[in-house]
Amino acid sequence: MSPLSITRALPADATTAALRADVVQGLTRTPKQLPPKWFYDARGSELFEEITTLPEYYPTRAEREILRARAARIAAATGARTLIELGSGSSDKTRHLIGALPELHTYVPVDVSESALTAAGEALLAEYPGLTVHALVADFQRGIPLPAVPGPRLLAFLGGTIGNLLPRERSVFLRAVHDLLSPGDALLLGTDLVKDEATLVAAYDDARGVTAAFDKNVLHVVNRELGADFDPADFAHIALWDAGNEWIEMRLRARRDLTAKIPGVDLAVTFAAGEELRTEVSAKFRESGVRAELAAAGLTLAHWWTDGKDRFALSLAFR
Ligand code: AVJ
Repeated sequence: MSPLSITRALPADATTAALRADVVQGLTRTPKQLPPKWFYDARGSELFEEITTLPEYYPTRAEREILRARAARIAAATGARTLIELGSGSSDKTRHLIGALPELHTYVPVDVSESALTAAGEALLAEYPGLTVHALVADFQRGIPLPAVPGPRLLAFLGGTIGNLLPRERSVFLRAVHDLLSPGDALLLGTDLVKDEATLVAAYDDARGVTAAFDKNVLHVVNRELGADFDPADFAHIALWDAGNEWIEMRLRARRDLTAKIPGVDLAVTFAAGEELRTEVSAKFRESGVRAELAAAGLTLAHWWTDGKDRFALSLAFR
């Protein structure tokens, strides 16, 4: 068996069909919205990697600090022989885990981007030649066709990406995680934490404007994939803290009355000056809320670890 195998669980045209559906549904409703997954074409992924290095954007550094401090404890508590990572991206976060899991036999990175998976899988095999890598090209919200892998299994969903899901989507997702795991398997979940508004808003509206470019990139994606004629200069990047829902929202606010043609879905979309398109929700969490959401999905929170400044948390929960 080749040490690196790839399973394509997404039909080739899945992405374009899904984008078309999201654009029709999201841009013909009020208020307008698009799912954040469309940020991540090659340019969007590069912009996000740059965001993780920004002084204002603390989550990546905070999570890395916890992973470094707790990887051995995670290994001892789980004895994981398989590590499944959702939204693996460049898998750099994973190295702290893989290096600390002495029993590890198999790594299953799951991502919608085959190129990211191939690059990450080959790089990891170079570092850990004894590892077996099953890469899965899949959208974790549409189900994960897990191959037969040795247990106990540890499923990692890091970076705070669960915050992109709305509460109802989170309960569906966590229940699906429960159903995917067997008794004795574990979930390692990264969550950004509720904190002061100024710190949160700055993390999503940095002084250099990298997040603004990341936010506007969704317009470039719709222009390229669906032949639309959005002018990103017509929109202002907005980041706001919704204290009631305890989430950050990113929005693109139209600077003037405008109409965008989207021939790929036979649409012309009008924006009134000041009208906003919501492009992302990034929920922030409290320990009690995470414990309750996990319990509602049949998962028991065993460890809650935060960084030294209590900005971010890693939860280890068992099925
Ligand atoms: C990759 C989804 C965790 O929500 O903080 C970063 C994406 N958006 N800056 C986040 C993001 C704006 C990030 N996640």
